[in-house]
Amino acid sequence: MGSMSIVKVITKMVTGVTVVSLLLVFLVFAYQNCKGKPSVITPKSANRKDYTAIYLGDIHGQYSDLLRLSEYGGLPPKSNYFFLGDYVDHGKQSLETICLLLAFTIKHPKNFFLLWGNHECASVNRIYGFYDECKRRFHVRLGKIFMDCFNCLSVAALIDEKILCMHDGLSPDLHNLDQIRNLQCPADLPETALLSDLLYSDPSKDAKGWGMNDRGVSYTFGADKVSEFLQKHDLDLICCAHQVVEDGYEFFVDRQLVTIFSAPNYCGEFDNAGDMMSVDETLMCSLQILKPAEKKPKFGFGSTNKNPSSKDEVISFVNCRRLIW
Ligand SMILES: [Mn+2]
Repeated sequence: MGSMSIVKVITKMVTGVTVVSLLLVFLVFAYQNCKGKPSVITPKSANRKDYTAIYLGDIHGQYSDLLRLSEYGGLPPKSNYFFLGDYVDHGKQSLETICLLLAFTIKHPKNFFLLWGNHECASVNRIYGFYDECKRRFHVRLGKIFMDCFNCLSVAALIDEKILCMHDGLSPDLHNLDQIRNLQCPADLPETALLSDLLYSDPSKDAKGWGMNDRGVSYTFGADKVSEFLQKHDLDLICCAHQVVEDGYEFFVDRQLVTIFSAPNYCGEFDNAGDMMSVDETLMCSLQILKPAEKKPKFGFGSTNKNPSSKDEVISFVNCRRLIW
């Protein structure tokens, strides 16, 4: 089955009303596929080209924006993808979003990777929409099987021993990368301080060292902690998501940390862009930007303009300096 057919099948599956059983079979299959994944994904290859990849941050059920981003990035296996968590909640099509992403992990296990976000957790998505979406469109039991899948997602990815990806930030308890490798999955949140920090701690331009986090959970950390961590572990870049950033991306500490956020017009309340970051085989990083709608969408969330060539929805390419390797 071609990749485009998968998109069609998933779209049909979750919009039909008589396909709950098909969806359940799919989820059982997805769970088998997620189970036993290591907590740190470490793609191995002697070929530099195999490390080229596209990184995306929070999607939050904004399915049409995800499809638009994937049109620019190319479907797997043409491109390798790392998603940094938060696929569900807030947006109106969490089911389509997570089903499509899980389908790609099944079809392209060596090219398509999903990391854990703080919304892939029952206590969070019971409040922010995904649980209700499952209940309203299908059945509460569906949510339970999704949670089984979520609890098996990997926590971090280490690319060529130089780029560390996770949903959010560093932890004062993180002294050795083996501590992430040794995290026991499935786990529920927030079982360990370390796991919670990897999903909730935020880089802060104002912080020095570790600070209080306004979210009421975990910490903020300053530039000093980022540089210290990269140096200690011989890394070049930390790639994370979680924070809504106006341009869809934000560099921190002289490009030693980048935040990627991929849901434009987040929640219908923000005027942020949504981005994805590509790293090609010449080690150039580029950012593809879905500009926010100029006016807030009338219905639902996300940007409304479906024609990327029109003037108010231009996709910009920002070529960064070689920031890694
Ligand atoms: Mn998040």
